[in-house]
Amino acid sequence: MSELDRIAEALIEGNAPQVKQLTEKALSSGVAPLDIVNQGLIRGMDVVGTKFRTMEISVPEVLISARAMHTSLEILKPLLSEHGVEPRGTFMIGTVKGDIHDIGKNLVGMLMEGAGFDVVDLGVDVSADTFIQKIEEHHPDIVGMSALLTITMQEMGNIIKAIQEKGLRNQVKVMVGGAPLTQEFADKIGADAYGEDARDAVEKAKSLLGIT
Ligand code: B1M
Repeated sequence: MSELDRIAEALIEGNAPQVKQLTEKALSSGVAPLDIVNQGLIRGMDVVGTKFRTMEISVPEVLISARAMHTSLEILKPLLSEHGVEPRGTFMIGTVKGDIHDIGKNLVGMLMEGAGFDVVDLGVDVSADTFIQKIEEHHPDIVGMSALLTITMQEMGNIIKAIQEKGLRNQVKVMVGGAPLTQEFADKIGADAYGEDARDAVEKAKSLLGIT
């Protein structure tokens, strides 16, 4: 079993101390931080998701695994940064109203920070009114929205409409992402970009702002 397999396994078991220890061990043996995220943590979380769907496990167990993921992300966060990068713009992100999933959102925020963006994190369950108020306050270059539920992804279209009605749409680029989304859905609701995963989100953000 590889080190990354062990991290995924410990995450599935919800063993936070072991996830932490294995993360530190993998780093000291030269495994890249982003490989730990993609091939250890996200792979483990996918298995947790499948077990949750098939009712093999329930909400508390999912939360325990989510917490274990956070202990590893805390260690990885500073390492995912490209040191000395000039601020590339402001990226605002929130999970839309009705939705409290924040692991993917946090990961996107972390990689954006790592790529040199100033990140304004609005948290979870964010209403259209709050998005608008915060756009007026922070003047971000890009507004990012995350949704993990097929019901709440519909809220993204409403938020874009509200931004339009406030006359702010030409001041910000809008990016959307989250497991149930597709490029087709992003096009349908009038988003400027769809981020398939956190790394893709960073690439799309750079390209929206003409950064190479
Ligand atoms: Co929930 N949940 N959950 N859950 N949960 C899902 C999403 C689900 C698919 C599980 C399942 O049935 N298999 C299902 C949704 C079904 C659907 O609508 N299609 C589901 C459900 C139904 C629910 C509840 C309704 C359950 C209930 O109470 N009966 C409830 C809803 C609560 C609410 O939000 N109102 C609920 C609750 C919870 C917990 C609280 C227990 C917990 C959340 C803890 C937390 O986030 N702090 C939880 C979790 C952990 C999951 C699963 C297991 C894992 C999600 C996750 O963190 N993935 C999930 C199953 C799954 O997805 N495998 C599930 C890891 C994360 C790194 O990936 O978030 O996809 P993800 O982010 C990726 C990309 O999507 C992308 O980049 C990220 C990194 O690569 N991305 C962006 C995300 N946002 C982006 C934004 C961008 C760009 C890219 O630009 C702005």
